[in-house]
Amino acid sequence: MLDRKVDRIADPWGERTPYAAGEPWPVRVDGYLADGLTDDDVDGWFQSASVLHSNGDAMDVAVKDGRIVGVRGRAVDRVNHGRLDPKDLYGWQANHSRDRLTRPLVRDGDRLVETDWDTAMDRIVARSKALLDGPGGWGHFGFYTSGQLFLEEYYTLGVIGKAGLGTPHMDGNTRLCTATAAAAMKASFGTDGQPGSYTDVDHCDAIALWGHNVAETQTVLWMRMLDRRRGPNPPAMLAVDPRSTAVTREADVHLAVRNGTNLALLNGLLREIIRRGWVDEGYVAAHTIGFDELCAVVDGYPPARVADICDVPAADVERAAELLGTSRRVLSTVLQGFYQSNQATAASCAVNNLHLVRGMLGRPGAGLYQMNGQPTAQNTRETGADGDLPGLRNWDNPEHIRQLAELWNVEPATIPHWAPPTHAMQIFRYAEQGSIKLLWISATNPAVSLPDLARIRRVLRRPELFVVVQDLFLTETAELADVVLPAATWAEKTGTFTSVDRTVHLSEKAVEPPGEARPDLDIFLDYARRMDFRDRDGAPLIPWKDPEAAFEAWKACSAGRPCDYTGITYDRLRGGSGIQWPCTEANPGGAERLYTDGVFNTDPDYCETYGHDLATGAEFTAQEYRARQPGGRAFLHAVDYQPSPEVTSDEYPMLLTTGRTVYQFHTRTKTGRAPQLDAAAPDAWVELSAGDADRLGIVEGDLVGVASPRAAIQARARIGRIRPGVVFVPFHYGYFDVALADRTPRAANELTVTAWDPVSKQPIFKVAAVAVGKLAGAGGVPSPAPTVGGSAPLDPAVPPTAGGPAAAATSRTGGH
Ligand SMILES: Nc1nc2c(c(=O)[nH]1)N[C@H]1C(S)=C(S)[C@@H](COP(=O)(O)OP(=O)(O)OC[C@H]3O[C@@H](n4cnc5c(=O)[nH]c(N)nc54)[C@H](O)[C@@H]3O)O[C@H]1N2
Ligand SMILES: Nc1nc2c(c(=O)[nH]1)N[C@H]1C(S)=C(S)[C@@H](COP(=O)(O)OP(=O)(O)OC[C@H]3O[C@@H](n4cnc5c(=O)[nH]c(N)nc54)[C@H](O)[C@@H]3O)O[C@H]1N2
Ligand SMILES: [Mo]
Repeated sequence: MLDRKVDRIADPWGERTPYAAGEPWPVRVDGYLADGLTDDDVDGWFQSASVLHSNGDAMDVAVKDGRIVGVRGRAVDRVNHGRLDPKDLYGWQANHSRDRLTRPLVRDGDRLVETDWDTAMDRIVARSKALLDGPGGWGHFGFYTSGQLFLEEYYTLGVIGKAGLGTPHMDGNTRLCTATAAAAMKASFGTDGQPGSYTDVDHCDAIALWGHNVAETQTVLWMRMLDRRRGPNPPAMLAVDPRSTAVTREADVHLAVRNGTNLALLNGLLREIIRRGWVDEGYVAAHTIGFDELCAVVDGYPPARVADICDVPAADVERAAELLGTSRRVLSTVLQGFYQSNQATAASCAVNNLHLVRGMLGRPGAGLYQMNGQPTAQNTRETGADGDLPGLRNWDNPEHIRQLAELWNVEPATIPHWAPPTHAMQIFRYAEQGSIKLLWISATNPAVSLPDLARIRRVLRRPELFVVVQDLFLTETAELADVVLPAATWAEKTGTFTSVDRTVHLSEKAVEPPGEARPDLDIFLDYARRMDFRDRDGAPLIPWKDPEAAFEAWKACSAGRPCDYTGITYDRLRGGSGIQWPCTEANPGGAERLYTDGVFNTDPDYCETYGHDLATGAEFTAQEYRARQPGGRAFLHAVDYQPSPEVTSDEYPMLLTTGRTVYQFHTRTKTGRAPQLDAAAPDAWVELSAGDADRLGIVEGDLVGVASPRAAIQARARIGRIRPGVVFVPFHYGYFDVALADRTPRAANELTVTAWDPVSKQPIFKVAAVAVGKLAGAGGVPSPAPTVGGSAPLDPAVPPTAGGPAAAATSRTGGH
């Protein structure tokens, strides 16, 4: 066994443990304990998994004197084999931040004042009852939740909304995150549910990363990919991203497409694969429908046309097609470069097409991850706390509604199902127009994360709108609320959640929450009790009182559906590895891969949607769907490329794209309060290519203004290797910051456009038109952008990002 000290700020990925195809990924146990403590100082370890991305990295939380003092990866877990990401190593410190909310707050004029729970809940319940009993009833309620609560919490919230109040206006921030993953899997395979398994990395001979900066956003998954790349018979790698990132620099083929053109590229790649005879004809004939239509559409995308639309060399398009067409086991991962870009669902379905025509599904190495982003986004979708129904049921299928009505013992008519559930962008529209009068926001910070922030602030400030915010901190959003509820969080409450590859983990309560903060589950249950929601027989609608009982109730809801949890118990999740769904008593080990037999969930009685026209978003009826007789075959979707809703002009000549850095999570409420992470990327920046910077007279560190048709922001320039004509701004930085009294606009979302994909309704955060200009000189000081990852500077004189002794983490290899 070898113990090393590693500065995981300077080196987010740690040392390599190379391995060959088909071998198990070696164990490496990462850990970090504060204040020079050692394992001997720890009073107890509590099992959990990461909540700062969707990878599901399993860890134990170290507790001493009732406080968290560190974390350690779990070697036995199938997901991470002991490894942890920098955010997970250092991010837990936010739990003990002195500015945690410890008491409820209620609005008193233009101030928020502390109060007790009864007063705060009474205000919400009084408003709820008045609205529910008045004209318009349930139509006035909107719920905007998260991808960061636990399964039990979402399921409870879902039942409150659907069977208690009967409102269709409930969605998660998963709409901004992985709505397209769900939409693309439903459209191609019939239901949500990742076909692949992380072990596909161990077997593949090519990896294609579609708009996914996995090195910074699923750091441990990237370690696995890198370890294969450094071992014998490494997989080939293709990356599609307009920026230069650690991923694109590692890739054998990098297509730095113009943002907003993914579908043209995919159509071109599919055309090459079909023309050059790389199609698995047997698989296509047996397991898909729509091949002829697909051929007809993609035929219009020869390499020269793709090169023109995407602005990449035609020869590189051909090289990419060859890499995909000649590998025997291709693994694809798709994320925000597709989901938040133009034609999101159609482009993501085109990746599904690629796997279908090559027969690259359901066997080791031939994997597909329509990725998640947030740790528990999968559960928001499964439990119906977003715009879906619980158990991946179809809102338009009366039998599915009947099943839920039976389960909850309510009238089917109570459960909203006359139209699809309302998506988040529409919920905010209704709040803006005044039909939604109570908006309950849990575990999300829309005043930083939604597009066009001036508008969002305007909506949340409307005096007619009663806003409830349930959070750990007084965020930009909480500041605008009428009632603020202090929540307990990860490690202060118990619950389960599910990672990208369907692995379910249990997260145990390790410490007490601060002050009067309460678990979100308790808050929702308290609301249900005070509202006195009843079933058909007059019994309480929600009989469960704790997480484990909520989990058991959810299991009954999941039975017989693709996400079947009936074989999982809290006890089975303790001690060993997480377990993949579907997991039944007959199959207690869970399922490594879906669709191993080529039979998809497209049966009309089983599927989650009757589908859409992917170009327009128009919905198909049950009749139209049945007429296609899918019979367990997957759908190949063929859609023509269309330009983004906002394109460049003389006034706004550059394309904006936005995204992440490895050190920060979202709006930084946690990572901004962890000293090592905060210091590594303390403020916003603007990434520019050298050519654009020269033309605009900008050098590294200059203060620049970025203006879109909506607003303008200021930040320091990082001159890097991004595609010319494109600027990148990280979306992490709101105007409210623990250490920042200055409220000069710096949030990327001041700039972004209110526009969304017609099918998934996911906002387009990755394409907007902007103008960039210099405001002030740098005086030789570089921008605050990290030198690691996508923001690496061209100028070698910029001092490298490092964490120093405060970031000394441990890394143990060679053990078992
Ligand atoms: N460190 C860190 N990790 C995280 C998170 C975090 O905030 N910080 N958040 C988690 C969550 S919720 C999510 S959703 C994931 C997101 O994970 P990713 O999707 O990997 O992250 P992003 O940086 O949003 O976008 C990825 C890449 O898309 C590229 N891109 C932009 N426009 C286009 C385009 O039109 N086409 C293509 N092909 N690419 C484009 C960007 O240049 C960027 O490098 O990360 C998760 N992990
Ligand atoms: N321009 C641009 N905008 C984007 C994106 C982009 O790439 N570009 N990405 C989008 C994506 S993918 C995402 S996922 C969203 C993320 O956007 P948000 O969801 O707004 O981001 P977070 O900062 O994670 O907000 C989560 C909030 O929940 C609180 N919280 C954490 N744990 C708990 C808990 O246990 N209980 C309660 N009650 N509260 C808790 C945190 O303090 C925080 O305020 O942003 C989206 N916005
Ligand atoms: Mo996300």
